[in-house]
Amino acid sequence: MQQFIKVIIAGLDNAGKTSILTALNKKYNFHKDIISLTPTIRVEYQATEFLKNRVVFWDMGGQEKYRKLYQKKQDLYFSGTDLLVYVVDIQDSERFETSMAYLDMILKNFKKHKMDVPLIIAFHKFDPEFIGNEQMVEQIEALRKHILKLYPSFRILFQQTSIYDIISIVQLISYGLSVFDENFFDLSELLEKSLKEFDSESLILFDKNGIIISEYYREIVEPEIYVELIESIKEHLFLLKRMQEESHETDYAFSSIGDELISYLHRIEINNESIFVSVIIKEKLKDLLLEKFSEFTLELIELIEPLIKGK
Ligand SMILES: Nc1nc2c(ncn2[C@@H]2O[C@H](COP(=O)(O)OP(=O)(O)OP(=O)(O)O)[C@@H](O)[C@H]2O)c(=O)[nH]1
Ligand SMILES: [Mg+2]
Repeated sequence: MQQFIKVIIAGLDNAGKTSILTALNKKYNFHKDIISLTPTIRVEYQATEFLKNRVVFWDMGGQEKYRKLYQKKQDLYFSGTDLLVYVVDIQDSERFETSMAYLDMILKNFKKHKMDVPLIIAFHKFDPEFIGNEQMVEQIEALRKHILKLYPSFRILFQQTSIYDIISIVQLISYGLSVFDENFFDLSELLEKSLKEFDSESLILFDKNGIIISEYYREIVEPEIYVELIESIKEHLFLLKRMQEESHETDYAFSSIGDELISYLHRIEINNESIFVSVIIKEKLKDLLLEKFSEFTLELIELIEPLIKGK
């Protein structure tokens, strides 16, 4: 049976909520669309599909007048929420308090109705230039602790995001859609086991829209490899889209990255649904990967089938 999943995306005005959804939709070449964004009027809806579930994003315009409206009609807006993505603009420290008060209003409503809604906090606008910026990192850590202390009964995940880092956006939404469902633990275990068997750098499953179903990385990735890893994951996002659109005859593609690594993308059809496996691995291990891949595929299908059965 198809399920409807209601995802609320909330946060103050200008936090970057609509940008996040736009980036997720376009995945590449989205900068132009984001520059021309205007403040959201009340709520905008966007729908997508994730493993045959219909996901509806409620992009809640964050201007004060709308926040007041949502507070007044909380039950109308917040009932039936399956996931809350709360976006904090970490470059806007002057309004942290206002932002926390808004979050509190929403969580109080969930509590009042005994709704056990998983929550993802996006520390957004963590642009690449802030990586390694101690003051910023401390500020984020303080916010994180503050939130954990206030809401011990909620399941909360934190993610640093920036529209200049498309993978962080894909991860934000992906974690939200998958991490809270028990079935995904088995998948994650299979990936962990297989990553070790292949001795690969990363192992990622995407759905046809490029949303991550599950992922696993080598525990310690060397810094030079990390950069190439991110680049090739981006490439795989392009490639899987092309495989979909051009109905490629082959279901896999190899390409080399630098002089040591290769990336491998493989499409698997399960119940008329395309799932993509992305592997980054040292070139010298390629044959070993191919030897073990079909067995991995069989185990994978077994775990994914129950997640997408129905319709
Ligand atoms: N530096 C930086 N700017 C961003 C980022 N994401 C969004 N922005 C900018 O932030 C501004 C506001 O983005 P929106 O997505 O419209 O904000 P919003 O949360 O939807 O705002 P409301 O609809 O009014 O609630 C835009 O000028 C974006 O270009 C980011 O990751 N880094
Ligand atoms: Mg908006």
